[in-house]
Amino acid sequence: MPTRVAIHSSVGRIFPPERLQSLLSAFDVDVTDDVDGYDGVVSFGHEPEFLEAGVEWIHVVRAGYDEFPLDALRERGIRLTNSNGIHGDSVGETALGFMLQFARRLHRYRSNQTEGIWDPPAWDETFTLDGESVCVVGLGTLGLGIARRADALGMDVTGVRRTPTPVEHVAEVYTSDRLRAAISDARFVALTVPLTDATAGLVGAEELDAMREDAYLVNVARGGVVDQSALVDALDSGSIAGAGLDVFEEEPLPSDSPLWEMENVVVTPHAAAATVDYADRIAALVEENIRRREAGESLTNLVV
Ligand code: NDP
Ligand code: 7N6
Repeated sequence: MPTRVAIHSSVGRIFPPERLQSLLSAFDVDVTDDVDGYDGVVSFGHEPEFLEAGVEWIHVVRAGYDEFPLDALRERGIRLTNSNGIHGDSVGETALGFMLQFARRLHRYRSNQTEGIWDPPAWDETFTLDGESVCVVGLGTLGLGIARRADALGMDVTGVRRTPTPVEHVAEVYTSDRLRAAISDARFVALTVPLTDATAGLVGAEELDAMREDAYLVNVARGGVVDQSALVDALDSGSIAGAGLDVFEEEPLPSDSPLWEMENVVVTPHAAAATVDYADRIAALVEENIRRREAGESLTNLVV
């Protein structure tokens, strides 16, 4: 029996669901939120009805799956696959973009431009990334995408993961129990870990205090990895120099958040991974898993 797949309208938060349907037109695929009777569903996030609809397989169009009820899925024998592996280039470029902006002050000139202000930097305000250091916390797809680019620009790259296995482009790998030591000497700290029980609030007041006063935090992981109020305090008091933030404890970032007003903060709307070929990459993953399911093989990017 051919696999019947529902594309949930929630994927429209990233690309038109019909685009994915047309990329998968060789298969039995519909855009619908009524997933009853389908073998699989492709979705942006979890919907409670997935648990009761009889689907065997959910594919999440993101790498992060922190909102999914993994135990409930296991109990019902529903498999979850994610989109890990497709975000290294897009997020790598966004993270380096944050760093380049801060080093070259591009964010300041852009703000001045809106007012027609010509204000060159102080002699000691700008720097080059070449020769600066970055600590990448999490060395998977995102982390490697950042490390590779930082290395190419002449940066000293260190990183943090749970296992000390060496990683290409990373001169020194620290284990997570040495996080503070790892970040204390870095000009940039880039967060690329999944949100889990172990990483919730990983960067709090003590970690921010351990960072250099001229250091910048880049968060392209999940808002919950950082204690956001401690971050606001650290930015306010000047205990770190600035932050490039793609993700927040609450999204969209509420209009009364002090982060909006801070000159040393660049806010992006959870868009670090956005790219025109996103749907193509999802289609390739879904197609591969339809093929595997029909061949009785184990699925790729299997979470549970
Ligand atoms: P990967 O699974 O490829 O990499 C995760 C890395 O984190 C691994 O190197 C893992 O290494 C490390 N890690 C896991 N737990 C810990 C821990 N407790 N302490 C230190 N390191 C840890 O995932 P991706 O790189 O694809 O994505 C990471 C996360 O980033 C996603 O889960 C998602 O939340 C977010 N994301 C955000 C995007 C955006 O648009 N802003 C886009 C894509 C992802 P080890 O196993 O050795 O510990
Ligand atoms: C969609 C980004 C992920 O976890 O947060 C990202 O993959 C989704 C553009």
